[in-house]
Amino acid sequence: MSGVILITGATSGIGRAAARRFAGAGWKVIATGRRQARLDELVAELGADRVHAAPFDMRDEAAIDAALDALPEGFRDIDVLINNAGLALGTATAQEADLDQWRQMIDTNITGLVTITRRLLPRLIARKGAILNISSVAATYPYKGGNAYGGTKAFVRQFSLGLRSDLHGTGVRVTSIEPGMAETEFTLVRTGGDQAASDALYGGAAPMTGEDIAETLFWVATLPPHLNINALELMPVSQSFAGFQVARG
Ligand code: NDP
Ligand code: 8X3
Repeated sequence: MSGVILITGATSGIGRAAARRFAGAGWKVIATGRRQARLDELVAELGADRVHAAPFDMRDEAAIDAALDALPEGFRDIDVLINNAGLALGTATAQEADLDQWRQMIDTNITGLVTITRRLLPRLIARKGAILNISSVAATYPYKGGNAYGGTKAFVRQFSLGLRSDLHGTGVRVTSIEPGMAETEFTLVRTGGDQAASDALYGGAAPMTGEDIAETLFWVATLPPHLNINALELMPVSQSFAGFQVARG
């Protein structure tokens, strides 16, 4: 099975690995992200017949519309949407967090995601397609400093389940993919470019990779059309759960 897939946030990490996985299996990939040079590299690597670069900022509704309107022949009938673009910014507690960082996470992870989803729903319904939304374990398990980021990912999970209800009978499949720790540029972005902090987090932990998640996305997208995975949570073996905290005194 192959078709046309739009992957948001394909300039790095999970999204870039997914672009390679799907293009390698014969899919036509619309790759998005703000960094045009990274998208151009993907086109050069995988071929212009396989990958169409659509650079835009998820927070710019007009840019999303323009990019969708400008899709070339062969890339218009989208079968699968992977809503992957997103970010965490900061690990400060809520009482110390930067409100602008919260707004950027909400604008990208929630508002951008629902915007492109709404725009593509008619095409996805026409194709009996699939939507794979990248949520996170942070949607379910709270941790200190996760506040607004976890909130955005809980939205993504619940929005996915709500989409399933609304799309009942259309044949469109919807899955919330909920990864734990995967080594990508995620921590570099979260820390404002602190490579040492990123290396310290992943070092010796055998984290998941973008390729691990891409393989899961490929599996979910290519299941027989009568099967729907509602939500799928995955972690590296090295990661698990810690207990509650109790303040005394
Ligand atoms: P990366 O930082 O490596 O990739 C993030 C991608 O999102 C980039 O391609 C980036 O593109 C894109 N992006 C971010 N902001 C915008 C924006 N405003 N407009 C357009 N594109 C944007 O991290 P990951 O690959 O790890 O992250 C992918 C998704 O996976 C995110 O939604 C993240 O929350 C989620 N996730 C990650 C986990 C992890 O441990 N790594 C675990 C659970 C979930 P560009 O900068 O070029 O715009
Ligand atoms: C990314 C996983 O645990 O850093 O969504 O929030 S975590």
